[in-house]
Amino acid sequence: MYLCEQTWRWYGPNDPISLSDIKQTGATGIVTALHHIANGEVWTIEEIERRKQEIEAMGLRWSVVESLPVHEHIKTRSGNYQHYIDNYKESLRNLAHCGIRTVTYNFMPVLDWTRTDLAYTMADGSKGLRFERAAFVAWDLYVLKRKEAEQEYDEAEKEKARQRFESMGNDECEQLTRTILAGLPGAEESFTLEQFREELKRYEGIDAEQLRKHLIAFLREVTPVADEVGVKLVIHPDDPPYSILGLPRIMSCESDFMALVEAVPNPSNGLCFCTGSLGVSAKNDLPGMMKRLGDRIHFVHLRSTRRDESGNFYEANHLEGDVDMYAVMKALLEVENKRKESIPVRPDHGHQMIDDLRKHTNPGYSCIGRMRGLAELRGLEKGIAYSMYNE
Ligand code: DNO
Repeated sequence: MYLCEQTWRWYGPNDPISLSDIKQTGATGIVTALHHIANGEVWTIEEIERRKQEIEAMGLRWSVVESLPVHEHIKTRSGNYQHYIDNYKESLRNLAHCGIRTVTYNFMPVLDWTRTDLAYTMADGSKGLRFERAAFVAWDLYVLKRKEAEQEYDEAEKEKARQRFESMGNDECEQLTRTILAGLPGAEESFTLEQFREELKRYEGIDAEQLRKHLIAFLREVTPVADEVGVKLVIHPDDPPYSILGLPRIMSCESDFMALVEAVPNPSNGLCFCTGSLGVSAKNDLPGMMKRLGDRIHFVHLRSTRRDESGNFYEANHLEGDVDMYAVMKALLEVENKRKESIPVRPDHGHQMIDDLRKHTNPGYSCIGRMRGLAELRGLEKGIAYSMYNE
């Protein structure tokens, strides 16, 4: 019987949660990146080995890279994109040389994952991350002051945003700017308002279709190298799974990923199945997607969100919210046992709870909240596996 490989995201030596802490969570695999290397530069064998040894010294394994970031020049196919693609290939070769064979990336323009509130208080007193639509639209209209924004929202939405903006004090407004632009953990970039406006300009004339062409062009170059050295490249879906701030997003649903596989059938072209990101859209049938895309899934993020009809969502406990975690887990176990291999899985995000509330933690990446998630998921998995395979 094949069970998931339990992994944990670690931000490297500066993470307030140490490798010895992680060991006590029961996770055996580490998901990390060389965050100190600038986006676009080569990850050398020496740097990879150093990090790998640190992980192995603790009896853990470096299972997955999250992320080997894709430079904006590649996404926009401008400037030095060819140089950055060549560097990407070299980093893939170097990772394979060191035995690290699952590499996560995303193709979200400018911003990685986006929230408006990093300390939303739950009914039980723990804190979680939230995306509030009216606050986000207000920020777009009144802080960023994006020209096209006026045309992109309907009157009702604009009115809600106006009222929301009026209720916002200066501190809240500045905090919101930091939350959106300063880069949540794992995002490799952060911006001032001015820099961000400059970055948006790079996307003038790039619509979803064009961005998809750039992604395909990138994959046509890097997947042959990944195939050759035995690395699986896994794309992380858009979070949230729709276009924001006029920027196109092209990895939000099943057909987005199918189009990618059709254009680039190379075996290394894979998916990081993130139930939290995909689950924000009610249209995404997560257990069905797990079954149908199973052959291409090489890394899984398990997390749930609760959405409402106004377009808001918050991160719920792992077994609550809108994601049917039982059905997803069952489908995942079927994929693993059909393929006869374990897939690395991590509890994605967690509430800030109990001692976490008194500590400095990376938003979404507290210790106790994620450990609760991992413990619940592990129990769910075992329960399903034992009843399915009678062992
Ligand atoms: C957020 C993460 C993302 C993810 C990247 C992958 O918690 O899931 O930052 O790591 O999008 O490239």
